[in-house]
Amino acid sequence: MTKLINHVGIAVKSLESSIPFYRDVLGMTFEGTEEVVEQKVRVAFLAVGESRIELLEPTSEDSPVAKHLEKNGEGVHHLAYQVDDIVKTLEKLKSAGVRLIDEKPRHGAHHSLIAFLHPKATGGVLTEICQMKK
Ligand code: CMX
Repeated sequence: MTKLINHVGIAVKSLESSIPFYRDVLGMTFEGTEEVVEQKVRVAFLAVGESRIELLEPTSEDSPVAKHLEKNGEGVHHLAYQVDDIVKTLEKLKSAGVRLIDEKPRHGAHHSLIAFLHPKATGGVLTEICQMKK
């Protein structure tokens, strides 16, 4: 079902202040920034092999990332697993009784389809599943 860790989401106050550490100090490949309006975030992707670090900056005070920053400060926010068929995966998770935040896929960065599982159902780790554009 899960193919690879597509990305690790890290909540940051400012993309501009955070990107240089990952790009210039850790030497990751910077792939650009994008606004994900539906999720109220601006994101930056930095490649690590086949996976990525996704830096997340809130674009409004009611963004889930703004709430996370207020409560916990900057740091790891979520793990995203890539799947081939997000609709089938959601059906399987639902029938297994897993608490979902999104019952239907939403639009994520890079024209991906994404859905979140509730951290209370995943041992405290906010978990995203994503299907990449074919
Ligand atoms: N990791 C682990 N636990 C988390 C969490 C996170 N990132 N965010 C919240 N929680 C926990 C809280 O600590 C809280 O636990 P307790 O009840 O033990 O205190 C519980 O989940 C509920 O949190 P809350 O603050 O009461 O509720 P929120 O209104 O903040 O909602 C959540 C939490 C997870 C439902 C919400 O943040 C959400 O829907 N997230 C998914 C969407 C998202 O994060 N989008 C941004 C990324 C977009 C992208 O990648 O493109």
